[in-house]
Amino acid sequence: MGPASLIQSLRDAQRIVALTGAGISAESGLATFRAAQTGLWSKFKPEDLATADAFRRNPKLIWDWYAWRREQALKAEPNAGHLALAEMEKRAPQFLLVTQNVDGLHSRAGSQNIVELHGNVHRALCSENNCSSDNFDVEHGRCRSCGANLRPDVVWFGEMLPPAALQTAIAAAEKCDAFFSIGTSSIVYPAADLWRRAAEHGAIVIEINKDLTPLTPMASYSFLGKAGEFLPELVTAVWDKKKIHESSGAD
Ligand code: BJW
Repeated sequence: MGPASLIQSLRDAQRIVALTGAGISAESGLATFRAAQTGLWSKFKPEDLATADAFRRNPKLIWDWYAWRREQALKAEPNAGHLALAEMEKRAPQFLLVTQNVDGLHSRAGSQNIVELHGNVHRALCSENNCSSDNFDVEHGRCRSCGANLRPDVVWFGEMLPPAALQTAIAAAEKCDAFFSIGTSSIVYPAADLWRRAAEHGAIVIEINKDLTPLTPMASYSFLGKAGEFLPELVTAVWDKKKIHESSGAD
């Protein structure tokens, strides 16, 4: 497993940040966005489904699409990649998982310290005011406080990311020793910029992706492959006590 220098750097790391994208949930059977044949954006136009304008034009269409996405997410199970990241959190001194995914699979896998940059498909928001969710009529998609439509609590193109989540992610990236970019095409900002902040502050950047991305040439380590296959092996190689014992030369 991997170069010895990476294994040692991860054993020494005090702070690790992992950014994930749709690719980590691909092995759970969920579609990514940009895969040529199977990606969501190969079948649907983002401007029809993932903008506030689209929601204003046709809230029912958007709700139906997200109801389908919610159902897919609930039917899916966390895979070995999600589980390995939950395990990494237990082993590393400090660990933050930053995800662009809205499917909730990381928390179902047992990750605790999670920042959701693009929201969560299992929650709703009042589309007009900042009303409390206590008074939502989720069944009819209506806010009882102000009468407005409810909308999925996800971040669409042109919308700001939740400020606290973004600030937490940026602060952690700027302080970490190792930054993972896993299963993301690294083209949607501001998430796609986090690795740069980490690198500028001296962190090693490790990419795990089935394909090349704009980050690949800049990463300290780049592993072309499936997250669900690579991550469990990496966690074992770095933190498995028996292996650490063996590789330190002790008998
Ligand atoms: C595997 C694998 C396996 C597969 N193992 N790997 C700067 C420059 C240029 C543009 C901008 C910029 N700043 C802002 C923009 C505009 C825009 C943007 O970035 N556009 C780009 C497309 C050019 N950004 C925004 O609009 C953001 N908002 C913003 O910046 O606000 C600023 C603002 C300021 C002041 C006022 C107002 C605004 C918001 C972005 C929101 C993104 N929303 C979506 C939908 C979320 C809800 C939903 O799920 O429906 O988020 S779009 C979609 O893309 C989704 C994802 O989270 C996001 C990223 O996609 P991801 O996860 O990377 O998926 P894929 O499919 O692209 O990639 C999967 C990868 O996995 C691939 O690489 C595979 O190879 C790999 N893979 N199987 C390992 N088994």
